[in-house]
Amino acid sequence: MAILRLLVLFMAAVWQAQMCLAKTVTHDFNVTWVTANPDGLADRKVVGINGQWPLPVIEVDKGDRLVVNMHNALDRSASIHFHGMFQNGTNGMDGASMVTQCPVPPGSDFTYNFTINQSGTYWYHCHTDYCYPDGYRQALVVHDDESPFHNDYDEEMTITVSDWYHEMTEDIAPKFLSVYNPKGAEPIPDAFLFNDTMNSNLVVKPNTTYLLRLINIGAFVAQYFYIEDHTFKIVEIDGVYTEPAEADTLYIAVAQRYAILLTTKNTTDKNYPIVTVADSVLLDNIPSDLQLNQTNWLQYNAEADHPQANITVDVASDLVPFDDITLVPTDGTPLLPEPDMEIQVDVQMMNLDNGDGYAFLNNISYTMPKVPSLYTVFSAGELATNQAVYGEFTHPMVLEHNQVVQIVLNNNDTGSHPFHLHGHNFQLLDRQPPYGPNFYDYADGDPVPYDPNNHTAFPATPARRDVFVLPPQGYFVIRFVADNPGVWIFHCHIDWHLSQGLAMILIEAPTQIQGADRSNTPQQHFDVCKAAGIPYEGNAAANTEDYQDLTGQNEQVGWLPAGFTARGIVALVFSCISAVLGVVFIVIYGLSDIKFKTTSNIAQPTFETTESVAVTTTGNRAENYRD
Ligand SMILES: *[C@@H]1O[C@H](CO)[C@@H](O)[C@H](O)[C@H]1NC(C)=O
Ligand SMILES: *[C@@H]1O[C@H](CO)[C@@H](O)[C@H](O)[C@H]1NC(C)=O
Ligand SMILES: *[C@@H]1O[C@H](CO)[C@@H](O)[C@H](O)[C@H]1NC(C)=O
Ligand SMILES: *[C@@H]1O[C@H](CO)[C@@H](O)[C@H](O)[C@H]1NC(C)=O
Ligand SMILES: *[C@@H]1O[C@H](CO)[C@@H](O)[C@H](O)[C@H]1NC(C)=O
Ligand SMILES: *[C@@H]1O[C@H](CO)[C@@H](O)[C@H](O)[C@H]1NC(C)=O
Ligand SMILES: *[C@@H]1O[C@H](CO)[C@@H](O)[C@H](O)[C@H]1NC(C)=O
Ligand SMILES: *[C@@H]1O[C@H](CO)[C@@H](O)[C@H](O)[C@H]1NC(C)=O
Ligand SMILES: *[C@@H]1O[C@H](CO)[C@@H](O)[C@H](O)[C@H]1NC(C)=O
Ligand SMILES: *[C@@H]1O[C@H](CO)[C@@H](O)[C@H](O)[C@H]1NC(C)=O
Ligand SMILES: *[C@@H]1O[C@H](CO)[C@@H](O)[C@H](O)[C@H]1NC(C)=O
Ligand SMILES: *[C@@H]1O[C@H](CO)[C@@H](O)[C@H](O)[C@H]1NC(C)=O
Ligand SMILES: [Cu+2]
Repeated sequence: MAILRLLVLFMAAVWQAQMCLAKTVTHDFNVTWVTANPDGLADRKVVGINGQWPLPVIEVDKGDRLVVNMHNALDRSASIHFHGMFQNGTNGMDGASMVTQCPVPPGSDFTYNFTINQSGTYWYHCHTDYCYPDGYRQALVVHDDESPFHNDYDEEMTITVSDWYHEMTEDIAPKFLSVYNPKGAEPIPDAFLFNDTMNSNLVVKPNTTYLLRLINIGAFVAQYFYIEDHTFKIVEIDGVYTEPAEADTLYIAVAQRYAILLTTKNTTDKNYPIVTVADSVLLDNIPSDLQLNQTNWLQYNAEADHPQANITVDVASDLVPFDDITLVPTDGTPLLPEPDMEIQVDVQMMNLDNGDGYAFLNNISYTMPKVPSLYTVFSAGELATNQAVYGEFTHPMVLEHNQVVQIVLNNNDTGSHPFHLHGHNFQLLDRQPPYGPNFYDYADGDPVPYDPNNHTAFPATPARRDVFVLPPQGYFVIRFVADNPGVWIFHCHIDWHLSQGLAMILIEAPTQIQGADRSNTPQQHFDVCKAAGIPYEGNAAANTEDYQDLTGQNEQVGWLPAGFTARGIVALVFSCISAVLGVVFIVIYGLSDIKFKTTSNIAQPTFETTESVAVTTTGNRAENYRD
């Protein structure tokens, strides 16, 4: 009896210990518009949470359950993606609108609820249309007492960097996706923020080691990062611990994260510029008043000078960032075996029949289905394994459980693209050209596709991360195991490119999704669809009778008649503008008051002008998409 009592007590203690270890962290997010002015240049409306912006940093410990009760008090739909979270068994909590849930309409509530079996540096952001550039993004940190470098630092800090627009995305978007922007020139940011502010100080103590988490929560522009006269050690990328690697400069593409160990100097007589430099190669034009580089300070001494950075380098050629492909995960996971399944897709930017610039993976520009793809899995029964039910224009690929999957991504575009896969991190096998002085080597001339018979040796213990940069006209090769049933979107994380269709979906182990993921999807998720007027059963065309009949599915815009190019459209548009206005201008993007009417023949467009149009000039718009 005594033994039994002891056993019961012991079990209770274990249970209690577990409860203590794995707690539930609950956030109530009342999402409303607030006003902010982080760059000191313009007040603007931003997405606030509980009346605040910058948004709250979410902090949890490994093993915790995170519950976020979102109330959408905006005048537009929203959702939250917890970037980098595997959502293993909780695919319905991934937050990608029309992939794993319905966009949450104004006035509705949605509870995200999942456990976190990962650690490191993440972030959360809205994943509905273009909602995160309006400020709906922030860091998510998963602390871990058992990290390999836990005893190697004294304090930790989290810093975000991002691009910043003064206009609302709802005003930017129609000008971006427009016949007047046939080359798809991305909107140029107005500023670059450092932890949602500028000219700030990171107050440090001497002779102290900091774990500094860096996250690019921007919508478009990658940033270089360095600290004058300091080096540091990279110990984590995108939630994957790495063998410490000494570095002085990082290139942080949107959505990427680095955690670094920074040991401060023993002296406190000086403050040092922390320099962030926007990658201007991504920008089609650089307005003269756009400040590309920023100085913030590692402040050892509030009384001492705060010198501006002395930037004497040419960014594209002289700033040589650490090449992430050379990092080695501390868990030692070896190169995965030869793939069971290979997905080879080419990135391309082209125009469709309405004259707008679109983005394609193998000729498909991702177009939202009528039913969120996860809900098609739930309702399709045995047909869920049939790729066709997800529609042609979601670009679906069905993966079998535990297959080794290889993605070969070739870039037929002259811009670079940071690609992200939901639900996984992946091994980085190859990328050409590599980061460094040769990164733009393929940008001129013909694209160089991956050649399986002639490639560099794959690393024995490849780096893993969840966002990897595809070089201009080059390629990358990645591998992962399909051990996470779910519908996962693979997309360029430049939000403008996602809106142009640079995405596809992987339906991983659909039969398994119908188990745990279905039962972890509460009724509230379907209620949100009802409130939004979006069907939540049926194939991509919302057909619940015949899943193989895709009649009525959403389709991408039709192809341009053969022979039309972006250049042709530019010429056409400009000659028409000059006819109408009697003046010739060059366009950045946006002639919002002109309507371009295409009837059956694109060669004879008509224009309606409602008022005279002010048109601005760009610097040098290349013949190709610069991206
Ligand atoms: C959300 O915030 C708005 C504005 O402060 C307030 O009117 C509303 O009552 C709040 N809603 C909830 C559910 O807290
Ligand atoms: C979160 O999910 C767990 C497991 O399904 C459930 O027990 C709990 O009630 C949920 N919490 C909320 C706030 O929905
Ligand atoms: C939790 O993560 C570990 C490895 O980090 C993995 O082995 C395990 O399967 C995961 N469990 C779940 C439920 O995701
Ligand atoms: C960065 O901003 C967040 C949110 O405002 C804040 O919690 C955090 O402390 C800031 N980081 C530093 C190093 O000041
Ligand atoms: C720096 O700190 C280490 C221990 O953290 C100590 O041994 C050393 O004396 C310190 N050096 C200076 C110059 O303060
Ligand atoms: C600080 O001083 C310690 C010895 O006191 C030395 O080991 C360390 O390298 C010094 N750190 C720096 C950054 O100079
Ligand atoms: C840094 O910014 C200043 C001011 O905008 C500019 O003059 C300088 O060329 C910039 N340097 C680099 C490397 O971009
Ligand atoms: C800036 O850097 C250059 C090259 O490193 C150097 O020659 C120059 O003296 C520096 N200027 C200042 C003000 O530190
Ligand atoms: C990409 O370019 C290669 C030639 O470099 C070509 O073979 C391939 O068809 C192109 N891809 C697409 C989708 O057009
Ligand atoms: C893409 O579509 C174009 C036009 O229909 C066609 O000429 C080309 O072969 C297609 N390329 C691929 C890779 O499917
Ligand atoms: C293999 O690739 C290298 C590097 O791109 C190239 O220089 C070489 O010509 C290729 N060899 C063959 C046989 O294609
Ligand atoms: C998901 O959980 C299963 C166990 O339930 C595990 O085998 C698998 O490795 C996990 N996948 C990921 C990506 O964590
Ligand atoms: Cu892109």
